[in-house]
Amino acid sequence: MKTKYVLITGATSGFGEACSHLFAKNNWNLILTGRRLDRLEKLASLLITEYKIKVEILNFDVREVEAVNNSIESLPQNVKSNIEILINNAGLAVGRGPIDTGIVDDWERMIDTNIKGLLYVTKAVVPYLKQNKKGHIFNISSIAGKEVYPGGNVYCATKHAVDALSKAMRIDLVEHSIKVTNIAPGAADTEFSIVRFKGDKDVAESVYNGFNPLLAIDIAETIYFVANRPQHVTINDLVIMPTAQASAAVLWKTE
Ligand code: NDP
Ligand code: 8X3
Repeated sequence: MKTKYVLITGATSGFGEACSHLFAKNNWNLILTGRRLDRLEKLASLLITEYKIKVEILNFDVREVEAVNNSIESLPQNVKSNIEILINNAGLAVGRGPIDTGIVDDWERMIDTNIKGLLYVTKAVVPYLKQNKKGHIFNISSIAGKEVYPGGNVYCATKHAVDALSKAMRIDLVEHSIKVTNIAPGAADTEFSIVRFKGDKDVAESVYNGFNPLLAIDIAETIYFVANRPQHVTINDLVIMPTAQASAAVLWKTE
């Protein structure tokens, strides 16, 4: 049984949930976070039963700095001091359209979650990685952090910020032997589009209709592979695309 923990933000769905299953299957203990407590409880119970690992649940909104700090601090000392991997995954797009018709509340939700939330969690966790003189941070950016596409403006800006923060963290943390990996996926079939289009399932499904997207497990397997390189090897940055997507705005659809 491993003593080390991986902390995954946004474990209630999509990439975060897939990472939870894969790390648990490989005997990692987990700290699972998200806003939907019912999902966290169900997932934790399933993984504890299936894999006999230890699981901590932290129910907070990454946009609330005090909740982030209090939640991380509330973990038992032996859990905090054994965090080896942080997966900064919680994030979202809200809306898609020209800048002049953008909704300010949508912009704020994206900026507060994707940039500020990632910063709050990182600041709360890094002291424990530093104590161990090693650790690994994964920041989930996007192809939207490498390119800009029509109607993607603010979401793309937040993911460009994540890309920049990955580079900056790598510089700041190199002396502590902490690895930082930026993960930039293309279109993946998760709850992402349902959230982006505010529950409109028809529009969300039309994103993937006639198109063969990435699945959450594809990203989880990539993260797991990167996390298991020898200590002297860091994979800094990965762009992972569906074969049917040539760039952010070029999706090959058969219908
Ligand atoms: P999902 O919507 O399936 O999952 C998003 C997760 O983020 C959920 O677990 C959600 O949990 C959590 N989350 C969202 N807002 C908050 C918040 N304020 N506080 C705490 N947790 C939050 O989408 P994905 O799995 O696709 O997305 C994961 C990451 O991958 C995001 O950063 C996204 O931008 C990025 N990404 C997605 C791509 C895609 O095509 N799917 C491609 C490239 C990058 P809860 O609601 O319970 O809080
Ligand atoms: C999600 C992928 O291309 O819809 O980050 O922005 S995309």
